[in-house]
Amino acid sequence: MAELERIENFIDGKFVDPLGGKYLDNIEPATGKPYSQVPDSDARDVDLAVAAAEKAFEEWSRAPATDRSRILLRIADLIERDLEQVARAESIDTGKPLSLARSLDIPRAASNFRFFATAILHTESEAHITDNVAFNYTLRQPRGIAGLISPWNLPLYLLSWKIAPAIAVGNTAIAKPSELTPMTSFLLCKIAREAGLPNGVLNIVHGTGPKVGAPITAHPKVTTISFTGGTATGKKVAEACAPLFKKVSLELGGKNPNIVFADADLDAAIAGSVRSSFANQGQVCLCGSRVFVERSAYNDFVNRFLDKTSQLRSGDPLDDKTEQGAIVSKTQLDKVMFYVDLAQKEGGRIALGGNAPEPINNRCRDGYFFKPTVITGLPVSCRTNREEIFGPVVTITPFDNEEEVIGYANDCEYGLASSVWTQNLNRAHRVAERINTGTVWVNCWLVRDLRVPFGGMKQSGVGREGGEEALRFFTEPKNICIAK
Ligand code: TXE
Repeated sequence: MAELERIENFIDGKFVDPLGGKYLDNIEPATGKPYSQVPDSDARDVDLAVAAAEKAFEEWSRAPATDRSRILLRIADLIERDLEQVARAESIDTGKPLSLARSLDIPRAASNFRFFATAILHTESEAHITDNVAFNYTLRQPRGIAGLISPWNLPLYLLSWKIAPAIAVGNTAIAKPSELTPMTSFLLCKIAREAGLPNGVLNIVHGTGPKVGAPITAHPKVTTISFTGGTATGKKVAEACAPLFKKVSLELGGKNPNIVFADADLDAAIAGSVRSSFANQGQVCLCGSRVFVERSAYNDFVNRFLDKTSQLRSGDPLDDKTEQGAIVSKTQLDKVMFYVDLAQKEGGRIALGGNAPEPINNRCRDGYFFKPTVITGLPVSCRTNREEIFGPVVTITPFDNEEEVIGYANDCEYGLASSVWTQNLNRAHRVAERINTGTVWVNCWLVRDLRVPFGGMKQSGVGREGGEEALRFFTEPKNICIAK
């Protein structure tokens, strides 16, 4: 068998093997077969990265913002130059359609770098004249070494969303992408080096959560942790950081309500709901996996939703016509199947999908594929309607009035995002104010403005990323008071 490509750690500006010399197979979800190898690093590699980040901090943190900005803008340009290569790598690594990686994931990664590269040139700082006695001003300084841990669903998009603000304001960073999807962060390191990012500013240590993620969160010199992943792991990260008084941002799971009132523009609501249900095979923390439809429109909505969903093209992720690719891993596919089975035990009816599609082609015959699945007839508070499935599975439930559906939407441990479809402006404002989620989209989904705070309530996380919030998160405000 041909030697598999070996991904390397990126420490102190050099591509290096893990000190333990061990590697994990990196499986291609569309084929179920290993196509590369990822370092199975451990705490020793994290220590090397911390030393490199510490060495680089003094100069990088004192560099003029215009210098840092220029390098981050160059990184954005190079991501765009290599867009096709990076998008293809992302598609192979995650199982998502190449068309989605090319149109969303990779362009957003470039825009994340560009956004923060320019944001640091226009930050304001607070100052106060204290009566006639003093002049107070706030100095925002980088915090030191940031630990950035990201998941497998939008690998480069979510990692760039952490790396860009962290280093833009002058921190140095140790990043750990998911061991399931390491390839595009490996390509990012090559781009960062070509862009002239000084050695040690960005270090990427590949490997598992327990062997690499945990040592990063526990390391006393890593002062700030930004984590995106499952709620269960988020709890472990928070536990590791608390005794060391680290600053922590947690972007966790979601079980997002998608509310359709009878007065909505149903064409738009149906198109938007199919997209929010099945984008990236439903593997987006913001997906609207609980659809609630006002009873008078319920049958019409369900019939048209099923019809539009049945037209989604499942296929080889590398085929440009594919709209539904593979699930990221066997473990995740098993999780999806478990919940489809549970839903039927809880009284649900499979209105569409519920199983794997016919083998797509010879290449993908052993891949991790699952049809877009729609379940109706479930009680609102069953497990299927409360637990994050994180796959191409949605439930649709009727409701009779505004009070009832707001209660349904909020009856959930998560509070990440929601959508509301109505043409009644007063109702849009009223309902949006009362839904307990960090983001509420009205007559749209996944419209993202990088300037707004982004994050969840309840078990969907702590803290906000994006725009000013991210720049504040990755800096330490110091008040300086000068007597007159
Ligand atoms: O997430 P994990 P996984 C949800 C989704 C999915 C579940 C698990 O429901 O089924 O989480 O997915 C690293 N200390 N979301 O396994 O385990 C790990 O190596 C430090 C929602 O991907 O949370 C990876 O890099 N780090 C989410 C990252 O944490 C640790 C998107 C996420 O892994 C660690 C993805 C530890 N002890 C999954 N253990 C969203 N909200 O977007 C693991 N890691």
